Amino acid sequence: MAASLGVMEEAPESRVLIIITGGTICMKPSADGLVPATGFLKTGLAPQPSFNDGSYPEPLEIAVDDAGTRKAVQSLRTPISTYHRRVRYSVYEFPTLLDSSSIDATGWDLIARSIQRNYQLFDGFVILHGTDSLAYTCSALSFMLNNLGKPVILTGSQAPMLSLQTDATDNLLNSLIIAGHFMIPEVCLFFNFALYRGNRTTKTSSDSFAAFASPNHPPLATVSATRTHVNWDLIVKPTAPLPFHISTSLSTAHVACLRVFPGILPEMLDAVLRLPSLQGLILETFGAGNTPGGPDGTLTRVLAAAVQRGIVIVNVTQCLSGSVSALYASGTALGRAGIVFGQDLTTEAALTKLSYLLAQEDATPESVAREMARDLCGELTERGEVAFAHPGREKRRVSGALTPEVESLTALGYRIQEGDLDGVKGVMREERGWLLGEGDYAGNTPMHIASLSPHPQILSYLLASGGSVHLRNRAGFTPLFLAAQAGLQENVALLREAGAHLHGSEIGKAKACLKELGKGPEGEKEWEREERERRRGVWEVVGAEGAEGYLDRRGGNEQFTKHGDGCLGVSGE
Ligand code: ASN
Repeated sequence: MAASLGVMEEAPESRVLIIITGGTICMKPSADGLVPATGFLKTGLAPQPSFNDGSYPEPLEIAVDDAGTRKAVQSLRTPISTYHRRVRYSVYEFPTLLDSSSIDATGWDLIARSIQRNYQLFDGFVILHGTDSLAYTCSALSFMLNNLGKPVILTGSQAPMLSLQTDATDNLLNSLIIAGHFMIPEVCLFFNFALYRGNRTTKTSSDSFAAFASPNHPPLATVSATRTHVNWDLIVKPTAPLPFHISTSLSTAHVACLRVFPGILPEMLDAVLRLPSLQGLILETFGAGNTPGGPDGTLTRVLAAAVQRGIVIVNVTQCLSGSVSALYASGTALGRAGIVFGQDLTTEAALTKLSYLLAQEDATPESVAREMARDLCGELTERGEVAFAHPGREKRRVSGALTPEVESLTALGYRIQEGDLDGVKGVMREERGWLLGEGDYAGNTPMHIASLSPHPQILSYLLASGGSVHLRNRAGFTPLFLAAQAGLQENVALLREAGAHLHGSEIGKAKACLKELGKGPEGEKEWEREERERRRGVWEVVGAEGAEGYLDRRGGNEQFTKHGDGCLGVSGE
Protein backbone atom coordinates (compact mmCIF):
# COMPACT_ATOMS: atom_id res chain seq x y z
CA MET A 1 0.00 0.00 0.00
CA ALA A 2 1.19 3.51 -0.70
CA ALA A 3 2.69 5.27 2.29
CA SER A 4 0.59 8.15 3.51
CA LEU A 5 3.55 10.16 4.74
CA GLY A 6 7.07 10.83 3.64
CA VAL A 7 9.60 8.75 5.53
CA MET A 8 10.67 11.33 8.10
CA GLU A 9 7.96 13.90 7.56
CA GLU A 10 6.24 14.79 10.80
CA ALA A 11 2.48 14.45 10.66
CA PRO A 12 0.31 17.20 12.06
CA GLU A 13 -0.12 16.70 15.78
CA SER A 14 -3.37 15.33 17.01
CA ARG A 15 -5.30 16.60 19.98
CA VAL A 16 -6.67 14.45 22.72
CA LEU A 17 -8.70 15.40 25.76
CA ILE A 18 -8.06 13.37 28.90
CA ILE A 19 -11.13 13.36 31.12
CA ILE A 20 -10.30 12.32 34.68
CA THR A 21 -13.11 10.80 36.70
CA GLY A 22 -10.89 9.39 39.47
CA GLY A 23 -9.74 5.84 40.17
CA THR A 24 -6.51 4.39 41.50
CA ILE A 25 -4.50 5.85 38.64
CA CYS A 26 -4.73 9.35 40.14
CA MET A 27 -4.83 8.32 43.81
CA LYS A 28 -2.40 9.10 46.60
CA PRO A 29 -2.13 7.65 50.10
CA SER A 30 -4.09 9.19 52.97
CA ALA A 31 -4.76 8.23 56.59
CA ASP A 32 -7.87 6.39 55.35
CA GLY A 33 -6.14 4.60 52.50
CA LEU A 34 -5.84 5.59 48.82
CA VAL A 35 -7.94 8.61 47.76
CA PRO A 36 -8.17 10.41 44.40
CA ALA A 37 -6.02 13.55 44.14
CA THR A 38 -6.40 16.57 41.85
CA GLY A 39 -3.64 18.19 39.76
CA PHE A 40 -2.80 15.03 37.76
CA LEU A 41 -1.35 16.93 34.77
CA LYS A 42 1.20 18.72 36.93
CA THR A 43 2.12 15.95 39.33
CA GLY A 44 1.51 12.79 37.29
CA LEU A 45 2.27 13.74 33.69
CA ALA A 46 4.46 16.83 33.31
CA PRO A 47 7.48 15.33 35.11
CA GLN A 48 7.57 12.26 32.82
CA PRO A 49 9.51 12.64 29.53
CA SER A 50 7.25 10.13 27.77
CA PHE A 51 4.26 12.41 28.43
CA ASN A 52 6.05 15.73 27.93
CA ASP A 53 8.50 16.59 25.17
CA GLY A 54 9.43 19.76 27.05
CA SER A 55 7.97 22.08 24.42
CA TYR A 56 5.23 23.39 26.73
CA PRO A 57 2.84 24.46 23.93
CA GLU A 58 0.20 27.15 24.17
CA PRO A 59 -2.80 26.40 26.35
CA LEU A 60 -5.67 24.60 24.65
CA GLU A 61 -9.30 25.61 24.90
CA ILE A 62 -11.72 23.18 26.42
CA ALA A 63 -15.48 23.58 26.85
CA VAL A 64 -16.23 23.31 30.54
CA ASP A 65 -20.01 23.54 30.75
CA ASP A 66 -23.12 22.81 28.74
CA ALA A 67 -23.43 26.49 27.81
CA GLY A 68 -20.19 25.95 25.89
CA THR A 69 -18.04 28.23 28.05
CA ARG A 70 -14.46 27.76 26.99
CA LYS A 71 -11.45 27.88 29.21
CA ALA A 72 -7.80 27.92 28.16
CA VAL A 73 -5.94 25.18 30.02
CA GLN A 74 -2.38 23.95 30.04
CA SER A 75 -1.52 21.42 27.37
CA LEU A 76 1.42 19.06 26.96
CA ARG A 77 2.86 17.24 24.00
CA THR A 78 4.25 13.72 23.76
CA PRO A 79 7.57 13.09 22.02
CA ILE A 80 7.26 12.00 18.40
CA SER A 81 5.83 8.52 17.88
CA THR A 82 6.92 5.76 15.50
CA TYR A 83 4.08 7.05 13.29
CA HIS A 84 5.82 10.46 13.10
CA ARG A 85 3.19 12.21 15.10
CA ARG A 86 3.02 14.00 18.43
CA VAL A 87 -0.08 13.99 20.54
CA ARG A 88 -0.99 17.22 22.24
CA TYR A 89 -3.35 16.88 25.13
CA SER A 90 -5.12 18.68 27.92
CA VAL A 91 -6.87 17.44 30.98
CA TYR A 92 -10.38 17.97 32.29
CA GLU A 93 -10.86 16.79 35.85
CA PHE A 94 -14.25 15.89 37.29
CA PRO A 95 -15.32 18.46 39.92
CA THR A 96 -15.37 15.56 42.42
CA LEU A 97 -12.97 12.73 41.74
CA LEU A 98 -14.43 9.31 42.44
CA ASP A 99 -13.42 5.87 43.47
CA SER A 100 -15.22 4.15 40.60
CA SER A 101 -17.19 1.97 42.99
CA SER A 102 -19.29 5.13 43.53
CA ILE A 103 -20.02 6.02 39.93
CA ASP A 104 -23.61 5.89 38.68
CA ALA A 105 -25.72 7.20 35.82
CA THR A 106 -25.02 10.80 36.89
CA GLY A 107 -21.30 10.21 36.41
CA TRP A 108 -21.92 8.59 33.02
CA ASP A 109 -23.94 11.63 31.98
CA LEU A 110 -21.10 13.90 33.02
CA ILE A 111 -18.60 11.94 30.92
CA ALA A 112 -20.94 11.88 27.91
CA ARG A 113 -21.64 15.61 28.15
CA SER A 114 -17.93 16.41 28.53
CA ILE A 115 -17.23 14.50 25.32
CA GLN A 116 -20.14 16.11 23.51
CA ARG A 117 -19.21 19.68 24.27
CA ASN A 118 -15.56 19.06 23.34
CA TYR A 119 -16.31 16.82 20.38
CA GLN A 120 -15.27 19.29 17.72
CA LEU A 121 -12.22 20.48 19.61
CA PHE A 122 -10.40 17.16 19.90
CA ASP A 123 -9.54 14.20 17.70
CA GLY A 124 -10.01 11.66 20.44
CA PHE A 125 -10.80 11.20 24.10
CA VAL A 126 -9.15 9.25 26.90
CA ILE A 127 -11.17 8.72 30.07
CA LEU A 128 -9.30 7.91 33.27
CA HIS A 129 -11.50 5.81 35.49
CA GLY A 130 -11.20 3.35 38.35
CA THR A 131 -11.12 -0.29 37.38
CA ASP A 132 -13.88 -1.53 39.70
CA SER A 133 -16.81 -0.36 37.56
CA LEU A 134 -14.85 0.36 34.39
CA ALA A 135 -16.58 -2.33 32.32
CA TYR A 136 -20.00 -0.94 33.33
CA THR A 137 -19.03 2.60 32.36
CA CYS A 138 -17.58 1.44 29.04
CA SER A 139 -20.78 -0.45 28.30
CA ALA A 140 -23.03 2.44 29.31
CA LEU A 141 -21.09 4.93 27.18
CA SER A 142 -21.20 2.66 24.15
CA PHE A 143 -24.99 3.05 24.17
CA MET A 144 -24.98 6.72 25.14
CA LEU A 145 -22.55 7.99 22.48
CA ASN A 146 -24.51 7.62 19.26
CA ASN A 147 -22.92 7.84 15.81
CA LEU A 148 -19.55 8.20 17.44
CA GLY A 149 -16.94 9.08 14.84
CA LYS A 150 -13.88 9.53 17.08
CA PRO A 151 -11.99 7.26 19.46
CA VAL A 152 -13.08 7.20 23.10
CA ILE A 153 -10.68 5.10 25.18
CA LEU A 154 -11.25 4.34 28.84
CA THR A 155 -8.37 3.23 30.98
CA GLY A 156 -7.13 3.14 34.54
CA SER A 157 -4.60 1.17 36.53
CA GLN A 158 -4.19 -1.29 39.33
CA ALA A 159 -1.53 0.84 41.02
CA PRO A 160 -1.34 4.66 41.23
CA MET A 161 0.72 6.61 38.70
CA LEU A 162 2.97 7.79 41.51
CA SER A 163 3.87 4.25 42.64
CA LEU A 164 7.25 2.91 41.67
CA GLN A 165 5.87 -0.29 40.17
CA THR A 166 2.78 0.64 38.24
CA ASP A 167 0.78 -0.18 35.15
CA ALA A 168 -0.49 3.42 35.00
CA THR A 169 2.23 4.73 32.64
CA ASP A 170 1.77 1.99 30.05
CA ASN A 171 -2.01 2.10 30.15
CA LEU A 172 -2.31 5.86 29.84
CA LEU A 173 0.51 6.41 27.34
CA ASN A 174 -0.77 3.71 25.00
CA SER A 175 -4.35 4.96 25.28
CA LEU A 176 -3.15 8.46 24.44
CA ILE A 177 -1.17 7.26 21.45
CA ILE A 178 -3.98 5.12 20.07
CA ALA A 179 -6.56 7.89 20.53
CA GLY A 180 -4.21 10.32 18.79
CA HIS A 181 -3.23 8.07 15.90
CA PHE A 182 -5.97 5.64 14.93
CA MET A 183 -9.47 6.35 13.75
CA ILE A 184 -11.23 3.75 15.86
CA PRO A 185 -14.66 5.30 16.38
CA GLU A 186 -15.69 3.09 19.27
CA VAL A 187 -15.90 3.22 23.06
CA CYS A 188 -12.86 1.13 23.97
CA LEU A 189 -11.08 -0.09 27.06
CA PHE A 190 -7.29 -0.20 27.06
CA PHE A 191 -5.48 -2.33 29.60
CA ASN A 192 -2.29 -4.35 29.73
CA PHE A 193 -1.29 -3.72 26.09
CA ALA A 194 -4.66 -4.60 24.57
CA LEU A 195 -7.49 -2.44 23.28
CA TYR A 196 -10.91 -3.99 23.71
CA ARG A 197 -14.41 -3.07 22.60
CA GLY A 198 -15.60 -1.60 25.89
CA ASN A 199 -19.00 -3.26 25.97
CA ARG A 200 -17.40 -6.70 25.63
CA THR A 201 -15.18 -6.40 28.69
CA THR A 202 -15.34 -7.63 32.24
CA LYS A 203 -12.98 -7.22 35.19
CA THR A 204 -11.42 -10.60 35.89
CA SER A 205 -8.74 -9.81 38.47
CA SER A 206 -8.62 -7.55 41.47
CA ASP A 207 -4.83 -7.32 41.55
CA SER A 208 -3.22 -8.58 38.34
CA PHE A 209 -2.05 -6.05 35.78
CA ALA A 210 -4.04 -8.20 33.33
CA ALA A 211 -7.25 -7.08 35.00
CA PHE A 212 -9.69 -7.24 32.09
CA ALA A 213 -10.85 -9.78 29.55
CA SER A 214 -13.11 -9.70 26.54
CA PRO A 215 -14.11 -13.35 26.50
CA ASN A 216 -16.52 -13.24 23.54
CA HIS A 217 -14.71 -10.83 21.27
CA PRO A 218 -11.06 -10.56 20.21
CA PRO A 219 -9.12 -7.37 21.03
CA LEU A 220 -9.52 -4.49 18.59
CA ALA A 221 -5.81 -3.78 18.82
CA THR A 222 -2.68 -4.98 20.55
CA VAL A 223 0.52 -3.12 21.31
CA SER A 224 3.96 -4.63 20.93
CA ALA A 225 7.46 -3.19 21.18
CA THR A 226 7.47 -2.21 17.53
CA ARG A 227 3.93 -1.30 16.57
CA THR A 228 0.26 -1.08 17.32
CA HIS A 229 -1.62 -3.73 15.42
CA VAL A 230 -5.19 -2.64 14.75
CA ASN A 231 -7.62 -5.35 13.75
CA TRP A 232 -9.46 -3.14 11.27
CA ASP A 233 -11.91 -5.82 10.26
CA LEU A 234 -13.39 -5.76 13.76
CA ILE A 235 -13.89 -2.03 14.09
CA VAL A 236 -17.51 -0.84 14.07
CA LYS A 237 -17.90 2.45 12.24
CA PRO A 238 -20.96 4.69 12.17
CA THR A 239 -23.09 4.05 9.09
CA ALA A 240 -26.13 6.24 9.61
CA PRO A 241 -25.92 9.68 8.01
CA LEU A 242 -26.51 11.38 11.35
CA PRO A 243 -24.27 13.60 13.45
CA PHE A 244 -22.82 12.52 16.79
CA HIS A 245 -25.29 12.88 19.62
CA ILE A 246 -25.64 11.58 23.14
CA SER A 247 -28.39 9.86 25.12
CA THR A 248 -28.32 10.56 28.84
CA SER A 249 -30.21 9.67 32.05
CA LEU A 250 -30.00 5.90 31.96
CA SER A 251 -32.67 4.28 34.06
CA THR A 252 -30.50 2.32 36.55
CA ALA A 253 -33.08 2.78 39.33
CA HIS A 254 -35.49 0.52 37.46
CA VAL A 255 -33.29 -2.50 36.85
CA ALA A 256 -31.86 -5.35 38.91
CA CYS A 257 -29.52 -8.24 38.40
CA LEU A 258 -29.92 -11.68 39.99
CA ARG A 259 -27.74 -14.75 39.82
CA VAL A 260 -29.56 -18.07 40.04
CA PHE A 261 -28.08 -20.81 42.22
CA PRO A 262 -29.01 -24.40 43.02
CA GLY A 263 -31.98 -24.30 45.39
CA ILE A 264 -32.95 -20.67 44.74
CA LEU A 265 -36.42 -20.05 46.17
CA PRO A 266 -39.06 -18.95 43.64
CA GLU A 267 -40.51 -16.57 46.29
CA MET A 268 -37.13 -14.82 46.56
CA LEU A 269 -37.17 -14.12 42.85
CA ASP A 270 -40.84 -13.16 43.05
CA ALA A 271 -40.10 -10.60 45.80
CA VAL A 272 -37.55 -8.84 43.58
CA LEU A 273 -39.81 -9.00 40.55
CA ARG A 274 -42.62 -7.34 42.52
CA LEU A 275 -40.57 -4.29 43.55
CA PRO A 276 -42.77 -1.37 42.46
CA SER A 277 -39.91 0.47 40.74
CA LEU A 278 -38.69 -2.57 38.78
CA GLN A 279 -38.99 -2.54 34.98
CA GLY A 280 -36.25 -4.91 33.96
CA LEU A 281 -34.17 -7.78 35.33
CA ILE A 282 -30.93 -9.36 34.19
CA LEU A 283 -31.01 -13.03 35.14
CA GLU A 284 -27.60 -14.69 35.31
CA THR A 285 -28.32 -18.29 34.49
CA PHE A 286 -26.32 -21.52 34.37
CA GLY A 287 -24.32 -22.53 31.31
CA ALA A 288 -26.19 -22.07 28.05
CA GLY A 289 -29.04 -20.23 29.78
CA ASN A 290 -30.64 -22.69 32.17
CA THR A 291 -32.42 -22.12 35.48
CA PRO A 292 -33.80 -24.60 37.95
CA GLY A 293 -37.50 -24.93 37.13
CA GLY A 294 -38.39 -24.89 40.82
CA PRO A 295 -40.90 -27.30 42.35
CA ASP A 296 -43.42 -28.15 39.60
CA GLY A 297 -42.02 -25.40 37.43
CA THR A 298 -42.93 -22.66 39.96
CA LEU A 299 -39.82 -20.63 39.25
CA THR A 300 -40.54 -20.55 35.53
CA ARG A 301 -44.13 -19.53 36.30
CA VAL A 302 -42.91 -16.69 38.54
CA LEU A 303 -40.76 -15.42 35.69
CA ALA A 304 -43.57 -15.82 33.13
CA ALA A 305 -45.99 -13.91 35.39
CA ALA A 306 -43.50 -11.03 35.73
CA VAL A 307 -43.14 -10.86 31.94
CA GLN A 308 -46.95 -10.71 31.71
CA ARG A 309 -46.86 -7.74 34.10
CA GLY A 310 -44.51 -5.94 31.69
CA ILE A 311 -41.12 -6.66 33.31
CA VAL A 312 -38.40 -7.26 30.74
CA ILE A 313 -36.28 -10.22 31.82
CA VAL A 314 -33.00 -10.89 30.03
CA ASN A 315 -31.17 -14.19 30.23
CA VAL A 316 -27.36 -14.02 30.31
CA THR A 317 -24.92 -16.73 31.25
CA GLN A 318 -22.90 -16.92 34.47
CA CYS A 319 -20.07 -18.37 32.41
CA LEU A 320 -17.21 -16.14 31.45
CA SER A 321 -17.61 -16.95 27.77
CA GLY A 322 -20.25 -18.32 25.43
CA SER A 323 -23.84 -17.54 24.69
CA VAL A 324 -27.29 -18.44 26.00
CA SER A 325 -29.62 -20.40 23.74
CA ALA A 326 -32.59 -22.72 23.72
CA LEU A 327 -30.28 -25.74 23.61
CA TYR A 328 -31.82 -27.39 26.66
CA ALA A 329 -35.47 -27.81 27.64
CA SER A 330 -34.93 -25.42 30.56
CA GLY A 331 -33.77 -22.66 28.19
CA THR A 332 -36.66 -23.37 25.83
CA ALA A 333 -39.13 -23.00 28.71
CA LEU A 334 -37.62 -19.61 29.56
CA GLY A 335 -37.93 -18.55 25.94
CA ARG A 336 -41.59 -19.59 25.92
CA ALA A 337 -42.14 -17.59 29.10
CA GLY A 338 -41.11 -14.48 27.15
CA ILE A 339 -37.62 -14.13 28.57
CA VAL A 340 -35.17 -12.50 26.19
CA PHE A 341 -32.07 -14.45 25.20
CA GLY A 342 -29.23 -12.03 25.86
CA GLN A 343 -26.96 -14.08 23.54
CA ASP A 344 -23.32 -13.46 24.49
CA LEU A 345 -23.85 -10.18 26.33
CA THR A 346 -21.76 -9.61 29.43
CA THR A 347 -23.76 -8.80 32.54
CA GLU A 348 -22.28 -5.29 32.44
CA ALA A 349 -23.44 -4.71 28.87
CA ALA A 350 -26.85 -6.31 29.51
CA LEU A 351 -27.54 -4.18 32.57
CA THR A 352 -26.50 -0.88 31.02
CA LYS A 353 -28.24 -1.67 27.73
CA LEU A 354 -31.46 -2.43 29.56
CA SER A 355 -31.11 0.84 31.51
CA TYR A 356 -30.48 2.70 28.27
CA LEU A 357 -33.44 1.18 26.45
CA LEU A 358 -35.83 1.71 29.36
CA ALA A 359 -34.87 5.41 29.38
CA GLN A 360 -35.87 5.87 25.74
CA GLU A 361 -38.93 7.94 25.02
CA ASP A 362 -41.83 5.72 23.97
CA ALA A 363 -40.12 2.62 25.36
CA THR A 364 -42.52 -0.29 25.80
CA PRO A 365 -41.72 -3.73 27.25
CA GLU A 366 -42.04 -5.10 23.71
CA SER A 367 -39.70 -2.54 22.14
CA VAL A 368 -37.13 -2.99 24.93
CA ALA A 369 -37.29 -6.80 24.67
CA ARG A 370 -36.87 -6.60 20.91
CA GLU A 371 -33.88 -4.27 21.05
CA MET A 372 -32.22 -6.28 23.82
CA ALA A 373 -31.82 -9.16 21.37
CA ARG A 374 -30.41 -6.92 18.62
CA ASP A 375 -26.85 -5.78 18.15
CA LEU A 376 -26.77 -2.01 18.63
CA CYS A 377 -23.05 -1.25 18.78
CA GLY A 378 -21.14 -4.51 18.66
CA GLU A 379 -22.16 -5.58 22.16
CA LEU A 380 -23.58 -8.96 21.15
CA THR A 381 -23.27 -11.50 18.41
CA GLU A 382 -26.60 -11.83 16.66
CA ARG A 383 -27.61 -15.23 15.44
CA GLY A 384 -28.44 -15.70 11.76
CA GLU A 385 -27.56 -13.86 8.61
CA VAL A 386 -25.50 -10.73 8.41
CA ALA A 387 -27.76 -8.04 6.93
CA PHE A 388 -26.41 -6.50 3.78
CA ALA A 389 -26.65 -2.79 3.14
CA HIS A 390 -25.24 -0.98 0.17
CA PRO A 391 -22.76 1.49 1.65
CA GLY A 392 -23.15 3.84 -1.28
CA ARG A 393 -26.53 4.90 0.03
CA GLU A 394 -25.10 5.79 3.40
CA LYS A 395 -23.40 8.94 2.17
CA ARG A 396 -20.18 8.70 4.11
CA ARG A 397 -18.65 12.05 4.81
CA VAL A 398 -15.25 12.93 3.40
CA SER A 399 -13.67 14.07 6.62
CA GLY A 400 -10.42 15.91 7.13
CA ALA A 401 -9.83 13.52 10.03
CA LEU A 402 -9.50 10.48 7.77
CA THR A 403 -6.37 9.09 6.19
CA PRO A 404 -5.42 10.02 2.64
CA GLU A 405 -6.09 6.40 1.73
CA VAL A 406 -9.62 6.50 3.03
CA GLU A 407 -10.21 9.92 1.49
CA SER A 408 -9.10 8.68 -1.92
CA LEU A 409 -11.24 5.60 -1.58
CA THR A 410 -14.25 7.67 -0.57
CA ALA A 411 -13.64 10.12 -3.42
CA LEU A 412 -13.41 7.22 -5.84
CA GLY A 413 -16.62 5.74 -4.45
CA TYR A 414 -18.50 8.97 -4.97
CA ARG A 415 -17.33 9.28 -8.55
CA ILE A 416 -18.27 5.70 -9.32
CA GLN A 417 -21.74 6.25 -7.95
CA GLU A 418 -22.13 9.46 -9.89
CA GLY A 419 -21.13 7.74 -13.12
CA ASP A 420 -18.28 10.22 -13.50
CA LEU A 421 -15.77 8.21 -15.53
CA ASP A 422 -13.35 11.12 -15.95
CA GLY A 423 -13.49 11.71 -12.20
CA VAL A 424 -12.75 8.04 -11.55
CA LYS A 425 -9.77 8.21 -13.91
CA GLY A 426 -8.61 11.35 -12.16
CA VAL A 427 -8.55 9.66 -8.75
CA MET A 428 -6.93 6.54 -10.15
CA ARG A 429 -4.11 8.45 -11.83
CA GLU A 430 -0.85 8.90 -9.91
CA GLU A 431 -0.31 5.31 -8.84
CA ARG A 432 -3.61 4.91 -7.13
CA GLY A 433 -4.02 1.38 -8.47
CA TRP A 434 -3.64 0.11 -4.91
CA LEU A 435 -7.00 1.71 -4.20
CA LEU A 436 -8.67 -1.13 -6.06
CA GLY A 437 -7.59 -3.53 -3.32
CA GLU A 438 -8.82 -1.35 -0.49
CA GLY A 439 -12.11 -1.93 1.22
CA ASP A 440 -14.35 0.48 3.03
CA TYR A 441 -15.82 -0.23 6.48
CA ALA A 442 -17.87 -3.07 5.04
CA GLY A 443 -14.97 -4.37 3.01
CA ASN A 444 -16.52 -3.10 -0.22
CA THR A 445 -13.81 -2.38 -2.72
CA PRO A 446 -14.33 0.04 -5.60
CA MET A 447 -15.21 -3.06 -7.61
CA HIS A 448 -18.12 -3.79 -5.30
CA ILE A 449 -19.32 -0.23 -5.59
CA ALA A 450 -18.99 -0.25 -9.38
CA SER A 451 -20.79 -3.57 -9.62
CA LEU A 452 -23.78 -1.93 -8.00
CA SER A 453 -23.79 1.21 -10.08
CA PRO A 454 -25.69 1.42 -13.36
CA HIS A 455 -22.62 2.64 -15.24
CA PRO A 456 -20.99 -0.40 -16.87
CA GLN A 457 -18.33 1.76 -18.53
CA ILE A 458 -16.84 2.43 -15.11
CA LEU A 459 -16.83 -1.23 -14.15
CA SER A 460 -15.18 -1.94 -17.47
CA TYR A 461 -12.49 0.65 -16.78
CA LEU A 462 -11.79 -0.74 -13.31
CA LEU A 463 -11.53 -4.25 -14.70
CA ALA A 464 -9.10 -3.06 -17.29
CA SER A 465 -7.10 -1.35 -14.54
CA GLY A 466 -6.64 -4.61 -12.65
CA GLY A 467 -9.64 -4.69 -10.33
CA SER A 468 -10.11 -8.16 -8.87
CA VAL A 469 -13.40 -9.93 -9.41
CA HIS A 470 -12.71 -12.26 -6.48
CA LEU A 471 -12.38 -10.00 -3.51
CA ARG A 472 -15.21 -10.46 -1.08
CA ASN A 473 -16.59 -7.85 1.24
CA ARG A 474 -17.02 -8.42 4.95
CA ALA A 475 -20.44 -9.93 4.46
CA GLY A 476 -18.72 -12.42 2.18
CA PHE A 477 -20.12 -11.18 -1.15
CA THR A 478 -18.31 -10.83 -4.44
CA PRO A 479 -19.05 -8.00 -6.91
CA LEU A 480 -20.80 -10.56 -9.09
CA PHE A 481 -23.25 -11.52 -6.39
CA LEU A 482 -24.04 -7.88 -5.72
CA ALA A 483 -24.55 -7.08 -9.40
CA ALA A 484 -26.85 -10.07 -9.82
CA GLN A 485 -28.81 -9.22 -6.72
CA ALA A 486 -29.29 -5.71 -8.06
CA GLY A 487 -30.40 -7.16 -11.41
CA LEU A 488 -27.69 -5.29 -13.33
CA GLN A 489 -27.36 -7.49 -16.36
CA GLU A 490 -24.58 -5.64 -18.15
CA ASN A 491 -22.43 -5.60 -15.02
CA VAL A 492 -22.99 -9.32 -14.58
CA ALA A 493 -21.94 -9.94 -18.17
CA LEU A 494 -18.80 -7.84 -17.78
CA LEU A 495 -17.82 -9.53 -14.56
CA ARG A 496 -18.39 -12.99 -15.97
CA GLU A 497 -16.35 -12.11 -18.97
CA ALA A 498 -13.52 -11.23 -16.66
CA GLY A 499 -13.73 -14.63 -14.98
CA ALA A 500 -16.01 -13.89 -12.07
CA HIS A 501 -17.86 -16.74 -10.41
CA LEU A 502 -19.87 -17.18 -7.30
CA HIS A 503 -17.96 -18.00 -4.18
CA GLY A 504 -18.91 -21.26 -2.49
CA SER A 505 -20.52 -19.45 0.41
CA GLU A 506 -22.76 -17.44 -1.94
CA ILE A 507 -24.20 -20.32 -3.85
CA GLY A 508 -26.90 -21.23 -1.35
CA LYS A 509 -27.95 -17.61 -1.14
CA ALA A 510 -28.00 -17.27 -4.91
CA LYS A 511 -30.21 -20.33 -5.20
CA ALA A 512 -32.56 -18.87 -2.62
CA CYS A 513 -32.79 -15.61 -4.60
CA LEU A 514 -33.54 -17.55 -7.75
CA LYS A 515 -36.18 -19.63 -6.01
CA GLU A 516 -37.86 -16.52 -4.70
CA LEU A 517 -38.17 -15.24 -8.24
CA GLY A 518 -39.52 -18.56 -9.45
CA LYS A 519 -43.21 -17.99 -9.07
CA GLY A 520 -44.85 -14.62 -9.26
CA PRO A 521 -47.85 -13.71 -7.14
CA GLU A 522 -51.31 -13.93 -8.57
CA GLY A 523 -52.60 -10.76 -10.14
CA GLU A 524 -49.08 -9.70 -10.99
CA LYS A 525 -48.95 -6.81 -13.43
CA GLU A 526 -47.33 -7.26 -16.82
CA TRP A 527 -44.31 -5.03 -16.07
CA GLU A 528 -43.79 -6.76 -12.73
CA ARG A 529 -43.74 -10.12 -14.44
CA GLU A 530 -41.25 -8.88 -17.01
CA GLU A 531 -38.97 -7.48 -14.32
CA ARG A 532 -39.10 -10.76 -12.41
CA GLU A 533 -38.24 -12.71 -15.54
CA ARG A 534 -35.38 -10.35 -16.28
CA ARG A 535 -33.94 -10.79 -12.80
CA ARG A 536 -34.42 -14.51 -13.02
CA GLY A 537 -32.46 -14.45 -16.26
CA VAL A 538 -29.64 -12.58 -14.55
CA TRP A 539 -29.35 -15.18 -11.79
CA GLU A 540 -29.43 -17.98 -14.33
CA VAL A 541 -26.57 -16.37 -16.21
CA VAL A 542 -24.63 -16.12 -12.98
CA GLY A 543 -25.08 -19.82 -12.45
CA ALA A 544 -27.34 -19.84 -9.43
CA GLU A 545 -29.19 -22.79 -10.92
CA GLY A 546 -26.37 -25.26 -11.37
CA ALA A 547 -24.01 -23.40 -9.06
CA GLU A 548 -21.08 -25.13 -10.66
CA GLY A 549 -18.97 -22.01 -10.76
CA TYR A 550 -17.01 -20.76 -13.72
CA LEU A 551 -13.51 -20.93 -14.94
CA ASP A 552 -11.54 -17.98 -13.78
CA ARG A 553 -9.31 -16.68 -16.51
CA ARG A 554 -7.54 -14.39 -14.06
CA GLY A 555 -6.39 -17.14 -11.74
CA GLY A 556 -7.57 -18.44 -8.41
CA ASN A 557 -9.27 -16.69 -5.56
CA GLU A 558 -7.28 -13.93 -4.03
CA GLN A 559 -7.17 -13.25 -0.38
CA PHE A 560 -9.32 -10.43 0.84
CA THR A 561 -6.90 -7.58 1.36
CA LYS A 562 -6.70 -5.99 4.74
CA HIS A 563 -6.94 -2.31 5.45
CA GLY A 564 -3.77 -0.36 6.00
CA ASP A 565 -2.61 1.08 9.27
CA GLY A 566 -5.39 3.65 9.20
CA CYS A 567 -3.39 6.34 10.92
CA LEU A 568 -5.51 9.27 11.95
CA GLY A 569 -5.00 11.88 9.26
CA VAL A 570 -5.99 14.86 11.31
CA SER A 571 -5.46 18.20 9.70
CA GLY A 572 -3.24 20.66 11.46
CA GLU A 573 -4.15 24.08 12.72
N1 ASN B 1 -11.22 1.14 43.71
C1 ASN B 1 -10.52 1.59 42.55
C2 ASN B 1 -11.53 2.22 41.62
O1 ASN B 1 -12.23 1.52 40.96
C3 ASN B 1 -9.82 0.42 41.90
C4 ASN B 1 -8.88 0.80 40.79
O2 ASN B 1 -9.01 1.78 40.12
N2 ASN B 1 -7.87 -0.02 40.51
O3 ASN B 1 -11.65 3.42 41.60
